[in-house]
Amino acid sequence: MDRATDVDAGFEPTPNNLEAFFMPFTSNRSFKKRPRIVNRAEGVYYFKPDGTPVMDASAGLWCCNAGHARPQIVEAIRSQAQQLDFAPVFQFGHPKAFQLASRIAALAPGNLDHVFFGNSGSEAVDTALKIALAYHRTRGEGQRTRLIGRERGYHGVGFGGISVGGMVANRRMYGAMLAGVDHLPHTYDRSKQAYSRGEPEYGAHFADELERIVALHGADTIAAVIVEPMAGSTGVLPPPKGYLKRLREITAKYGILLIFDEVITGFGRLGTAFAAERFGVTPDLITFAKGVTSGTVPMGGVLCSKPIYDTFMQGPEHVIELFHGYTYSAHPLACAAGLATLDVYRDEQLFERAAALEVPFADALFDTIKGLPLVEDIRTIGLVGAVDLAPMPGTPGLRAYTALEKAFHDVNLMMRITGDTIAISPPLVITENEIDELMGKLKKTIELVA
Ligand code: PXG
Repeated sequence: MDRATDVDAGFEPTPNNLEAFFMPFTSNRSFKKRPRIVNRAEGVYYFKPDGTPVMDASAGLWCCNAGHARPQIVEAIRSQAQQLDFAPVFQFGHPKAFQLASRIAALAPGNLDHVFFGNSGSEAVDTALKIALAYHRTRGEGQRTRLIGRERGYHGVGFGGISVGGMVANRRMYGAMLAGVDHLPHTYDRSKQAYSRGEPEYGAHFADELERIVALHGADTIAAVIVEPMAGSTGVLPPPKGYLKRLREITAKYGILLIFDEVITGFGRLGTAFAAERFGVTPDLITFAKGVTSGTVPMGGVLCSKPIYDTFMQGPEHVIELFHGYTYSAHPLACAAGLATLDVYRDEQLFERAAALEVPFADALFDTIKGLPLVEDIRTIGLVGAVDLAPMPGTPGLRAYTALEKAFHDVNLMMRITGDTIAISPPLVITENEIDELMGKLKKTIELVA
């Protein structure tokens, strides 16, 4: 259609009708009136089809931690496609699946020694919930079927994930979801936590609500508690000091499994391989995705403790121990990308780099943005920042959506929003100069919508 030329100018002469693509988590009609298209990326920049650089303030969707177009990763994917395009991992195997599992397990804390692969964070979450249920059943505690999530939690979009998730718009349309789910309260109280850096001092007691839920349902009906160590999608809520430790104590006391959803926090975002390490709390299961391949090839998975894995490894040896898996579990291209990505993280010490940048990043965000009109709160932790904007009266979300549009078209900045919150999570390779550039662009964006 006619828009072809706008969208792909100088790139591809193919007719391009924007209508066919039913875009995910997108205001389709608004987007298709004024598309925001990029067709190339390198380092911390995307490029519009006309060549204009757009700063990537969100590492894609929190995934491109190593930055874009890293030659080592590109080459690994290219040569893997040639050598082994696909191989089943149901009853067969290929070397890189085992290598990558070992590498990921080596990065994980404690006895999280085993890795189950899927293709996304949503699949990882469903897998973790199913492993939790099957684990209890295998141990003879099949009555432990209840799953506990948290308000404002995001665990992807599968029925398991939206059931334990706590973002209302993601749940409202989809019927009854999983039965037997309850939710902890979220941990944000602006009146006590505004403008905190890192873990807020206030709020460890929110974990004690788990005691109330246990008293209500009975511990022996509860299979698992799932939380993001830092709630990302809901607008960046770092855990209050001591909160995760308390959750660990209570779950351990009652034999309830603790699942950390590290789809965003895994692979360096908070300055350690996993947030579990940063917070000194080891859960029973960790979900990961995104950063494992730096977003280059879809992959997700679950780290699983040795006792859980061992529980499944009994009975006759010809019998399948876990009736679960995906055609593309441990896909060779994803494994090759994952191995190359982990090499880049190690060789360039990107997790340590994120840790070192935490203070300069927070300083830059607070110094540049605090006090601007509309700004109601700022939160930072690791290489993540959030800015709450005052909503437009009567139209929640429109302020931040306007900011997202203006940022892209007028300021050449790509950022994520949720509600009226802007979330910033640049690739871990960002330099201090680029952080300054990012903050300048963010300031300009906020001034444009004020
Ligand atoms: N768990 C968590 C904690 C996530 O953040 C998922 C699961 C689902 O992953 P998949 O791969 O199925 O999308 C996520 C995904 C945003 C944003 O802007 C966040 C996510 C995805 C897209 C956008 O906050 N998180």
